[in-house]
Amino acid sequence: MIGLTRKELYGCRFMTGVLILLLALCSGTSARGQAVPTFVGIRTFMGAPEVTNLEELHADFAVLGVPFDEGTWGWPGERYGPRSMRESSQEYNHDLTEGFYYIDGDRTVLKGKRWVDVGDVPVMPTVPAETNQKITEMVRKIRSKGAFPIVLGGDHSITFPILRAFDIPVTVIHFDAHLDTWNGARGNLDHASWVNRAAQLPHVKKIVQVGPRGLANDEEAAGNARKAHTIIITAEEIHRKGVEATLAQIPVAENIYITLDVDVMDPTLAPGTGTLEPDGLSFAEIDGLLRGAVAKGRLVGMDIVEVNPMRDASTRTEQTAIRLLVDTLGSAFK
Ligand SMILES: [Mn+2]
Repeated sequence: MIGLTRKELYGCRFMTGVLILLLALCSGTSARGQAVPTFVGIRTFMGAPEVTNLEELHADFAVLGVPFDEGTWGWPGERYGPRSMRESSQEYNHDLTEGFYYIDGDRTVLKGKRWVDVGDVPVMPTVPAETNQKITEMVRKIRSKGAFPIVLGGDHSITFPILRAFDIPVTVIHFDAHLDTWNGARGNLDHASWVNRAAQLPHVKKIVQVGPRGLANDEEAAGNARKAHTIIITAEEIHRKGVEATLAQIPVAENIYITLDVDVMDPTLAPGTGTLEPDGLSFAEIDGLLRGAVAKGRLVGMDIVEVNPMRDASTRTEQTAIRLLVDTLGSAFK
């Protein structure tokens, strides 16, 4: 402080005081479930900052919407999935770098993680190949910037162009009531056949299919899954054996990609989807399986698909899906 006048010295002390106060305020913040009313503001996922230019992407998690449902053989409406999940996610709108607090265990996860919402893939209606190309390009770009892609669908056909964007060996853990190894579309990519194509990608090393059940799968689909050497764990098996025994059947892998079709859950829990099948997983089952699955390797990407807001005015499908996402990421990245 040599050479400073008394006035300058006070000025320095004052600025230091302000700085300390600011630091105290920052460090004093704690994880919150919600910081603003749900009915105000422009919608991004959980209020994450929006990044429109992927060249300027600096984040841990990048949320990408794919409002696309031209791959469905059932009810349309999955194109509204990303928009509706953004809307429902306002329940957890807060400064996401503060993390998420759980009353159970008095713990906070994902503290310091930077989330961004990169908006939606440009969709070209009636030209699905073009939309699919954009999906691959955007996921590839997100990964090249070191961010973890969280993709909100959209029907399940979008998982193929997402996986195509990866250049590392991955094990795909596929939660679904359906095997999605059907051949009905005769060569087209659709939401019931994408696994056939994913299995042919050289970097897809293994596919684990969790939750197929009931009358939702035919012999042809089962035969195709066997040909692709997928590991199949049915919902009925999960009900009988429980979560821990099921997790023991999932092999350890270097990199894990999770695709969550919300129809893996029981229709009472997730009615907002195109193809309902009774006797699905309970919340405790799917939550326990997701949180346990990420202990099998490094999670490198995740999608949530087949959310159809047109079939669920209650929005509980979206709310449940968002909770599962946070639980999964919290277990994978602490
Ligand atoms: Mn599916």
